[in-house]
Amino acid sequence: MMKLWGRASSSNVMKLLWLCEELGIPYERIDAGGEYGRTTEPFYVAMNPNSRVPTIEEPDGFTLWESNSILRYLVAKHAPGSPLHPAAPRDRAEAERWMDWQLASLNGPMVTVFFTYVRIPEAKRDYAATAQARDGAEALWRMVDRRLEGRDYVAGAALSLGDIALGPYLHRWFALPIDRAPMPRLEAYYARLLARHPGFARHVAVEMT
Ligand SMILES: N[C@@H](CCC(=O)N[C@@H](CS)C(=O)NCC(=O)O)C(=O)O
Repeated sequence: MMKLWGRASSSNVMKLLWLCEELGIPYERIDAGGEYGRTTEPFYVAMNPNSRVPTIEEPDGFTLWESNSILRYLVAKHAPGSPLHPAAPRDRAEAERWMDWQLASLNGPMVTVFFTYVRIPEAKRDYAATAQARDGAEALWRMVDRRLEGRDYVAGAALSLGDIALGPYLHRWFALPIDRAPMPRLEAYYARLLARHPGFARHVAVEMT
């Protein structure tokens, strides 16, 4: 069975847990990262020189790190041609664009806001930087809100890896104690993921730690 290394509280591990549930992929999850450590130990660095979670380890010894690359690999292996990662070039690009955007654009401001309210002790919080990051994140979520006009999911009518990549930050956006401008399509999208996707509700829309 595939081993999935990484603590369940990590947004990047959550993506994989959600996908595994969508596709019924069996796995054994082993805690690593954060309070569990392990990521700088030689055996882990040999699998993942980036010393981050998640990492997957297949029974034949194949290993892979970078969560969005793992998402692509798992669909290619278990459900090739699935709407999660469509075969048609333009459909695939629509889904992948949001995966890249999550890493390149949304990640920075969302990590700042999340760490301020969840991981950094109150005395050490930089609320000015956080307010700026919140503003930046809100402008980015507005893009998604507009994108969802006439669409149930970011790539179109079906769930794709684009939605799975955005999912953990979408939950955090609504769960963090911050001001949020009304965005009716984004709110409906969050409710839709909760209602239609048990893997999102079980692994992603959980208490933030
Ligand atoms: N781009 C990487 C980022 C990986 C990453 O930064 N993971 C965080 C958790 S979300 C981590 O390993 N933090 C250190 C730790 O947990 O010890 C990916 O998507 O896999």
